[in-house]
Amino acid sequence: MEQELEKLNHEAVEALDNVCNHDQLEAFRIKYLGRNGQLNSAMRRLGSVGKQDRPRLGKLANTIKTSLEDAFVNKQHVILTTAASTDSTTPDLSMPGRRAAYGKLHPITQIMEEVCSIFANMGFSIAEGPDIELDYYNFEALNIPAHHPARDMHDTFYISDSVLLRTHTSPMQARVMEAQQPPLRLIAPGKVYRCDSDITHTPMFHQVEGFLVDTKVSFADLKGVLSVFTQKIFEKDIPLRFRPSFFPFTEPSAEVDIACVICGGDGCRVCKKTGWLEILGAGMIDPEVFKMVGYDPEIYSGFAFGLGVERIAMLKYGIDDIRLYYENDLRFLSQF
Ligand code: 2NM
Repeated sequence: MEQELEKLNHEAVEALDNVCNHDQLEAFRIKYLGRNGQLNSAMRRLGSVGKQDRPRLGKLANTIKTSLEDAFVNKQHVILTTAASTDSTTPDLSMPGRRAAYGKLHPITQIMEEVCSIFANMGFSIAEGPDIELDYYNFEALNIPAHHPARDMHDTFYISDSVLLRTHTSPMQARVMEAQQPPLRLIAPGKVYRCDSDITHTPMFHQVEGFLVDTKVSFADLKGVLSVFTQKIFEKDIPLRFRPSFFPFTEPSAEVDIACVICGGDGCRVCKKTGWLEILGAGMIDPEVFKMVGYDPEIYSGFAFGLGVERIAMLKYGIDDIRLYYENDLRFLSQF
């Protein structure tokens, strides 16, 4: 009997060693530890051994039972915590959870918000207007009458003779000037539309235009505000250059360049060997615009500027094809 018990123990320990999933563990339990299992039936047979051997054998059987039960519980723990790979019905509690995919703001939205917050920190308020505009606010009020050659620069999408998709965000500024009196300091961010499409143009793009009107505003104020802006947006002190230019709504007008962010001004492919990159247009608001909105140009002066958000983002991130922003390829978008 003693040998029989030792043999049963030996066999059970080996069987438990070979168990590698939940089903096999259950089969083991039924075979060895269950009510009609081998251990219980051996214990029942103890009743028929001699009286003097019974306590010793009983004690041995109990020791074996306890140690097998302990080994069973240990094995159960191992299977529960590592099981998923070997047993599809048992959840693997040790596996990492599924991370929720989270979205991000579009790179253009991020730059747009950055631009707005830089100007907001200089005291500019933010005004948004309609994408579908009247010809009057998009052109007339900004000193661009019908048949003016400047209209050709804009490649306008017309909806009717008097309604169009705005080609810039300055119509918003004309609306604000018409409704409010100086001093005013405001930026107008938003989508604008021009019938144009190639590697540097999309038919819809984003602009931030701004203006400041008060008494005694000078070109030096414009330079100061734009210097702070370029320093903040490019995170370093970049040289600026003002080139004389023409816009119907400003006089004098300038196109503003920064030293090339790629070559630092030495000349490269991106800046076409000039060492400079154009980043925005600006100027002193034309007295004709003041007259259109009912301000006295003898009392007030002001500056205005307009920048393309895609262009700033391309320079900041070194991107050479504007269309990448609008192909919705997550491999591109998720980098920002
Ligand atoms: C530019 C360049 C120069 C501009 C002018 C005005 C307004 F409405 F105040 F007259 N807003 N924005 C302006 C001036 C825009 O974009 C290249």
